[in-house]
Amino acid sequence: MGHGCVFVRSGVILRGPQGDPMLCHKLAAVAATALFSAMSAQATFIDFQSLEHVDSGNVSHGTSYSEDGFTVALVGAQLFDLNTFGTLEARYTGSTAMFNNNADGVISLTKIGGGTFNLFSIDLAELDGSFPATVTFTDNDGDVIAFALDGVAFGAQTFSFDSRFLGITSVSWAQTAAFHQFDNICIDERSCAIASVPEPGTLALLGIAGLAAWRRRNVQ
Ligand SMILES: [Ca+2]
Ligand SMILES: [Ca+2]
Ligand SMILES: [Ca+2]
Repeated sequence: MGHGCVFVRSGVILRGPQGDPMLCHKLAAVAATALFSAMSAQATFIDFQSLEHVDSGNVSHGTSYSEDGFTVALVGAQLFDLNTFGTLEARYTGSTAMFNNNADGVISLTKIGGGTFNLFSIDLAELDGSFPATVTFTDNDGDVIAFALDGVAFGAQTFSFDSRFLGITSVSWAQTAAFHQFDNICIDERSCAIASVPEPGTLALLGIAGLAAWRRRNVQ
């Protein structure tokens, strides 16, 4: 690469100065290290993508679903199951999301085998139409937080939990009207969204940070 270089690593683009292949090599290493640091932080991102079905149906997945060491489950006996809409269903959010198919049914999120975890965010979307659901989450020590959807069907919004939801052992919430779908549960590391769904803005910053770190080391 005699005319400078461009590295693309999962959305990170670093440009080295003209005709400096060694610098390019170092920049690539910096980018890889930065990405590795972000991804190795034990982030958990429950995105339900393993359940995706390309149809216009509404599929049942039983009373519990496990992904990445965590379980989402119905609490107590409920008539219907946890469901997902197919990608061609009118209420599909654009990404496979789950919902409790029981009015007023309660759902819990726990770690398989028990133990504490940090709950950072969840995506919520309308279920039946443009009805602005409010979803209230309660953790194991009684902390409560309510998230109000914008009522614009069926676009998902990301809602962030506060510090009271760090070090919890469970969280539960009910499928009260207006109903909702949930997706992208971000656990243990705020950076988990980066590991699973690259966000161009965030990754660009990561690249800039890596470049700055490289420059600091080489100025000395
Ligand atoms: Ca999803
Ligand atoms: Ca919405
Ligand atoms: Ca708490």
